[in-house]
Amino acid sequence: MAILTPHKFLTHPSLHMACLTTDVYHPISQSTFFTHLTFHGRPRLHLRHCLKPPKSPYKPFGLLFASTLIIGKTTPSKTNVLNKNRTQMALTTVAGVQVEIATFPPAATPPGSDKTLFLGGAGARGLEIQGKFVKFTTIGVYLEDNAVKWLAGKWKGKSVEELTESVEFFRDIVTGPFEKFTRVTMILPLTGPQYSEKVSENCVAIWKTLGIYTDAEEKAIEKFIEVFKDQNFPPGSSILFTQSPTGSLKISFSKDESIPEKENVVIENKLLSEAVLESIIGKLGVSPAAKQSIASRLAELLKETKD
Ligand code: HCC
Repeated sequence: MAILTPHKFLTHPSLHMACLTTDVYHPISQSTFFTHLTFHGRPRLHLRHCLKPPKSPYKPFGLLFASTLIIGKTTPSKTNVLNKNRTQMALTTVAGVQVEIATFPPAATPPGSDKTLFLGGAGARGLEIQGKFVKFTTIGVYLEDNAVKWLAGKWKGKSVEELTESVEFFRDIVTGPFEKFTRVTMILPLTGPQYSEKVSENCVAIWKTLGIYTDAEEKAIEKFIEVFKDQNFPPGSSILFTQSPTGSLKISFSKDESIPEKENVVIENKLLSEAVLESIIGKLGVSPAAKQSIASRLAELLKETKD
């Protein structure tokens, strides 16, 4: 964990990126590094997040989502000696993931949300066709930063294998009181009805297993199918789900990897919102690769939480 002192911020709103030049103090080597960070998402949110002073200068201040490039070790000077009057915060970096043709940046602001979520993990979804594994989609799952603290109580200290194999761990991610954002990017072309039919089938199967399939869920599925009726997804296009802890499911579409600010449709049904994610990373989730990625990244992030 490094202590970070921001002293220069460059933002470019149209690029949805921000650059921050900082001194980073590494407590183990007791050295200070001159570092350049690139933030992804909406820069002003990061700016607010970074410049709000924490209560104690040494207390971890949430997660910062950045790709870090250490430019060089600086010689001690007045500017990089830690000063308690300056804004200082602990830095945890979260890397992006490349899956086939899709790039999942380390952080994203979902449609219809003002939050910046970090990339929990990403992987492909494929099907065994005539003995060959054919990858249809890539799926990235983003989580609100309070998820790490919330999950730590039960899951900190567990190995990657224990987390990967735990149905309860993924159930906690699906049902936990934090925002989730799921981006499904096509590798092969799919029609809207092809996609919505598979997801609906899986959601209904989950509800029937749990004994929680009611008229409200049947109506929610009808609306879900309707939303996809006239859609087409060429390779590289994306389906975006914003899953709020209060239970709304916001659905959006993108021709590429960019994220629109506003959703296309909102379906107010908590069980549907959860089931869409459960169908991907739950007990019979369609993407074991995404589950593996989430387990290994979360195991690392959980290690860094303070008790
Ligand atoms: C689901 C089920 C499938 C997918 C998902 C959630 C998926 C792939 C869909 O994201 C798909 C649809 C039709 C095909 C092949 C793949 O990503 O013929 O619950």
